[in-house]
Amino acid sequence: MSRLVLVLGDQLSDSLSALRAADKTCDIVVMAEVAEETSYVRHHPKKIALILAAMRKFAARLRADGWDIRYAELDDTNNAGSIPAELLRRAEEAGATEVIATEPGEWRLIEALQATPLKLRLLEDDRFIASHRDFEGWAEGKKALRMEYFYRDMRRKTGMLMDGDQPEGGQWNYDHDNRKPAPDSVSFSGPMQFTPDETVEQVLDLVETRFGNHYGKLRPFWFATDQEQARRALTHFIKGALPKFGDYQDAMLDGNRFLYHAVIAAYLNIGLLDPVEVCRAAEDAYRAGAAPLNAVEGFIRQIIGWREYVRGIYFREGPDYTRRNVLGHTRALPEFYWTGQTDMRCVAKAVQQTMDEAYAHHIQRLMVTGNFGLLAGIEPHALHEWYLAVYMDAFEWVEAPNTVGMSQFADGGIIASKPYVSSGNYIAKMSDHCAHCRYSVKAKTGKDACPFNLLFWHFMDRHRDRFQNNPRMAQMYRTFDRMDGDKRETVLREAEAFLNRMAQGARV
Ligand code: FAD
Ligand code: DLZ
Ligand code: SF4
Repeated sequence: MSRLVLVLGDQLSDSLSALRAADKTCDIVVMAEVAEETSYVRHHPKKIALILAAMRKFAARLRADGWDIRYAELDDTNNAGSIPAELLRRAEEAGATEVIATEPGEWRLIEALQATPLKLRLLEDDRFIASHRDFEGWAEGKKALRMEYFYRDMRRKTGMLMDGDQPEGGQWNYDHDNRKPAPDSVSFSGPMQFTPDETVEQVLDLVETRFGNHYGKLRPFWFATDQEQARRALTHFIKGALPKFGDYQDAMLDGNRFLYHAVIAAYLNIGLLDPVEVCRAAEDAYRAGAAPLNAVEGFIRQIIGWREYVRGIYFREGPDYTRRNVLGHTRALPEFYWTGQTDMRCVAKAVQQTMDEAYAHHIQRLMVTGNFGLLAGIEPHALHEWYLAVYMDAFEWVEAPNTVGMSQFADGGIIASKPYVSSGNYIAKMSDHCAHCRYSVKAKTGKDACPFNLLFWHFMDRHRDRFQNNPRMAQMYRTFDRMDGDKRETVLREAEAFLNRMAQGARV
């Protein structure tokens, strides 16, 4: 009897474990565009379009390769509306009782699949380098789960940038050579852009009709939507941007949205690119003398280090992770996260770019919108839903640890050893936003004071009990305590007034 083989919208890889376990001659592949997946958060229209277009192209590729595919388009009249319901419909249609699936990247969907009456064979997603067992083995018995040590194991396991059993160049990490402030100009022309083909155009029309009212601009749409295009985009990055990736990884520019970033996270996360293939391509560039070690090591660390590590944390911590809130933050998400209507130039720029591109780079996410959310005490779950909705690369296994853990410290320090908070100084150092801002980054109090400056001390003050004994924060508390008493009071009063104005919906 034939079995159903489920392929989800972020499982578009030839090497998928469910496809490998299936028999092309008798099993049936089920793929479905469903209302539930397109709407569990109000995804950016570009993200929906990317996934649906890539799903359609991947289905065509499997069909050409001889697979029997049952594909449901979103507007099909008999579309059952959710992944489990589509499986049941197809099971009845084919007289099948068994489903082979690769583990989804989200607890919600794993639980929904397990709740169907069908016999489910759930296989590990081995497109990742570290299996759940590997991660558990590494984490077991450790007091602190620091990424850096996990990363070294991944280097040893893959042999990437290794010289025998030693790290290439003698060091594991070259970050001290990275993180330079914003350059005056950028030599890279930005990520490779593709003209939509007929399949993509059809999806764009569908998304415009069905999701035109979601946050974000659908067109122009230029993303890669199949493996071949994604590989071209990767090659374009390796040649044009990788050499400077490390230097300017943390920089932000008012007039440049991508700097030297790869803009490949979405391609990796939906399966169009394979992480090992990507890292090997970067390593090859280093070995050929086309990119320096600090850039290549930094890039590889993001993928075999951070990407694998956050996934390990997500699955280790369990389904309640997205609800963690150890700092007790309850403030509502300000409207300007959806509109970009704020006088804070850095925030406005990050949000506007997110609306346009469904993309912002790591430091914009961490040190601008994330930092503001943490300083202002915004409820982490609201921020989690925002990040999950607005970025084209957002899937819960990677988004939640980055937002709830790294950015909001809501997990109590599993991922970050101290909260990623900073005053306006950091943004002033790493970007040119402040020069165009209505606020003054130099002003610590008064009507022009940069809100990050005010809120930084408000955060430190309200969480003193938790952080004053953290050795990495002690210096900041000493600075705060040395401040003149009146000044301290003024800063806290003005921060409070700012938060109240923001809560009342005033433009801030
Ligand atoms: P580059 O800067 O060029 O980096 C190369 C690759 O490294 C990325 O494509 C990505 O695959 C990987 N990478 C880099 N940093 C991380 C990280 N911290 N965690 C996991 N992988 C990383 N990344 C996502 O893929 N999906 C998300 O939903 C997501 N949400 C985030 C939310 C917050 C609050 C923060 C602070 C970070 C988030 N990140 C997320 C991590 C990172 O910001 C993005 O991976 C990166 O900005 C994607 O752009 P890029 O492809 O140009 O990456
Ligand atoms: C994100 C997404 C969207 C927007 N649409 C679909 C869809 O219609 N069909 C599908 O199979 N997958 C979709 N996805 C991806 C899933 O939400 C994703 O597989 C889960 O969140 C698990 O990572
Ligand atoms: Fe952002 Fe403050 Fe700089 Fe304005 S002055 S851009 S709010 S850091």
